[in-house]
Amino acid sequence: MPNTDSILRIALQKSGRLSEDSFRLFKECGIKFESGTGKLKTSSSNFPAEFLFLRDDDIPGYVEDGVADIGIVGENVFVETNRKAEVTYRLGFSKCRLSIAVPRGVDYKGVDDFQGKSIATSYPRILANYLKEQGVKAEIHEISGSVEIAPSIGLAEGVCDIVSSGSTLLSNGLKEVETIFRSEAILISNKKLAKSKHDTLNKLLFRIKAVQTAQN
Ligand code: PRT
Ligand code: ZN
Repeated sequence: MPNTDSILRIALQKSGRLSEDSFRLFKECGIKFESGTGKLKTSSSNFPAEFLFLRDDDIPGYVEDGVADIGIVGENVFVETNRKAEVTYRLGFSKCRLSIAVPRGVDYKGVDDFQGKSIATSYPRILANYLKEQGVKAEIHEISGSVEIAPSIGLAEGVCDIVSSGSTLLSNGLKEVETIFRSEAILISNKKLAKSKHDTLNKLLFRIKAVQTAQN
């Protein structure tokens, strides 16, 4: 039995775009655990780790509070939630960008076009920072999903959402005009990890790096 002080509590997205690659990463590192059983918490049978399966939006807060020691989350969510944690490792998967888009027919000249207009987004913090940097005063309309529909229902002149292939924008009659943030999956850790847990984290990082080196 491992010393319980060294057991690393790892928060992963329960199901979604980060889950498959996160689960695969541990598998490739030779760390066994059961997933997909509906359980929200499980232990590894061969590594001092416990896994919590959560909504991605909750992961930064759990890591900040120390309920989880580390977590895997999209950088977009980490920055938007503004929780305090160390960015320990960039994992290179779930790459995407946060972009502003407008209806295809709009004659877009530049970000100044948004002065006095409104933009719908689920990322109000990142968007507000960007607009401030650009000196643009626009209204930010926060909505939690189906952001791409906003211009066609008259809710906003533009949208700011996650893009990967661009096909969602295209099928909603939108064109990407500004990329404001680039994201990938990151491993974050609690700022005050005990030494014993830090040692376990280092063992994990060693394996992750070895797996990634072997793949490149
Ligand atoms: O249920 P839970 O809250 O845990 O998950 P979620 O639905 O909030 O997140 P999820 O699983 O959709 O995404 C998790 C993370 O994956 C995001 O925070 C990003 O870091 C990353 N990621 C990578 C993406 C995409 N690619 C992506 N394409 N997140 C979302 N999308 C969506 C986007 O919002 C848009 O609706 O996919 C659509 C666009 O895709 P394309 O390919 O048509 O451009
Ligand atoms: Zn989410």
